[in-house]
Amino acid sequence: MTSKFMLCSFKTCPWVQRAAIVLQAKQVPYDITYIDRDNRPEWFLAISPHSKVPVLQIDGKHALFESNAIAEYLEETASPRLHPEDAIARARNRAWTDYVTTFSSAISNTMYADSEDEFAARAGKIAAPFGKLDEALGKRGNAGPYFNGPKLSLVDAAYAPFVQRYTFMDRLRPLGIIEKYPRLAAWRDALLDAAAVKASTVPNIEAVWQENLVVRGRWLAKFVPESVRGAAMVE
Ligand SMILES: N[C@@H](CCC(=O)N[C@@H](CS)C(=O)NCC(=O)O)C(=O)O
Repeated sequence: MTSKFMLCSFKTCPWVQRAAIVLQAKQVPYDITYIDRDNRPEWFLAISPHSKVPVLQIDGKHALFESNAIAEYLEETASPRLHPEDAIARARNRAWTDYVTTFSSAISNTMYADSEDEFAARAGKIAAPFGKLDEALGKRGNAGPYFNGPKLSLVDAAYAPFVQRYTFMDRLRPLGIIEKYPRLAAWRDALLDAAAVKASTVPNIEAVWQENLVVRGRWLAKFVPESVRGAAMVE
């Protein structure tokens, strides 16, 4: 029997996006429910132990939390297989997938800086994880365009939302970091061009992401064009 999936989300959440990329790559149909970050409903709090999105509801009976656990569950239950067949390659993929928390923190901390000085200090910490990824891409032993070659994988799904957030940030306030890491830049371009990534968010994600900076009063918000302010619904 086919299961019915419902993904609980905030529109701009990169961790939800990771789960959505996996659902899209496996062509698994799902509904998405956007909840209000500032007024999380009781039914959601009851199924999300740390009150975070994503939660994947299955047949209204089971609720899975943590984007990595959701991705691995989908990997075990829906084809095509996105992990590599080789056990060593799979373990390396899982290890680099785990590293996404270091990579994402450098980007999210910069995005949410409250002053120009804080922004500059935090942006200064992006190069180190970018360098590590660039090095890993150099050692992967294939020509890409994705982490394991021509097929999108779970490690790609984990990083795509964050290289996209970096790109959004770079367009508001050029950072000049990714240019120093050509393999990472090429991987970013391939990820942002992937059909599963394009279909994993609301169509106006960049405007919604910009509006989210405005709503949260972050320093970067001062570069958001007037035409966007108030035009995109964050929740
Ligand atoms: N480790 C979690 C992280 C999820 C996460 O941090 N989600 C954010 C939204 S992007 C959240 O719900 N934060 C709760 C909050 O803002 O209070 C995962 O991978 O699912």
